[in-house]
Amino acid sequence: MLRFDILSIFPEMFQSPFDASLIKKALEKGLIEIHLHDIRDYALDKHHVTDDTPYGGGGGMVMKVEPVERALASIIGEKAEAMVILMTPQGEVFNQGVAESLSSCDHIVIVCGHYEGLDERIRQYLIDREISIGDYVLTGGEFAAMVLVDAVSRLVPGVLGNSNSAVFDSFSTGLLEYPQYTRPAEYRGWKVPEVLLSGNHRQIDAWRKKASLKRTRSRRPDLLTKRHLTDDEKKILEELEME
Ligand code: JCQ
Repeated sequence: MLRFDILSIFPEMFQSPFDASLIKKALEKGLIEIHLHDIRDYALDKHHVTDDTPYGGGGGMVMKVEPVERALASIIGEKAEAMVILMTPQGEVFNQGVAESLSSCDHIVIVCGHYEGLDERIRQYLIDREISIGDYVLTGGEFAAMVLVDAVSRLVPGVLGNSNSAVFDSFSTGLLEYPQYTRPAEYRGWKVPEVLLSGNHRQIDAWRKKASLKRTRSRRPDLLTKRHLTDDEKKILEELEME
């Protein structure tokens, strides 16, 4: 069981994304739990204010320490076993390896930051890990948190069926996936490659391996330089250079 707690000033943004697809099934099966928290509920003042103007002046608003600290204290309590993550473009860049490392956690708490920034003491005293989902700026960390929850949840045993197994994913094999086709064999003159209709599984495997390497070489050559290539793969790549 993996538990997520998400702290946000817009918790309602998470309702429909988590009410569909495999995440819904994982919640129903009790494989994961997702608890949403409105940071405003932890602000003590009458108007539940969660931000304030920056010391030193300048524009914009800054997320206050107190509501975030009180929310975390109520979720985590005294025992500090949770991994507390801040979604921010300044964090370490998320990838399949980071998702795998997080899938072994029992409890992940995600703080959704906002574009105008947050009091640095939140980072300094309350956050274990800062994560970015990529080099672009969002209006808030909510969509980034959804990406993280989705990518980590599908690695929890039982979330994917055997047919969708994560073992053979692009970023587990280190290569992009080969093209897939389904019926009909021809549509408006658009044909499925002959070899896939042949029933010759040795030839089909060879075609798929070559197609994976070809696609990876043209779209993501960086993946090939990072990955250990087998002699067979090196030979196929040399053949591709000739073509
Ligand atoms: C996450 N890639 C982009 C934006 C500041 C904590 O401070 C900030 C948070 C955000 C929201 O997250 C992102 C993001 N990964 O924009 C600015």
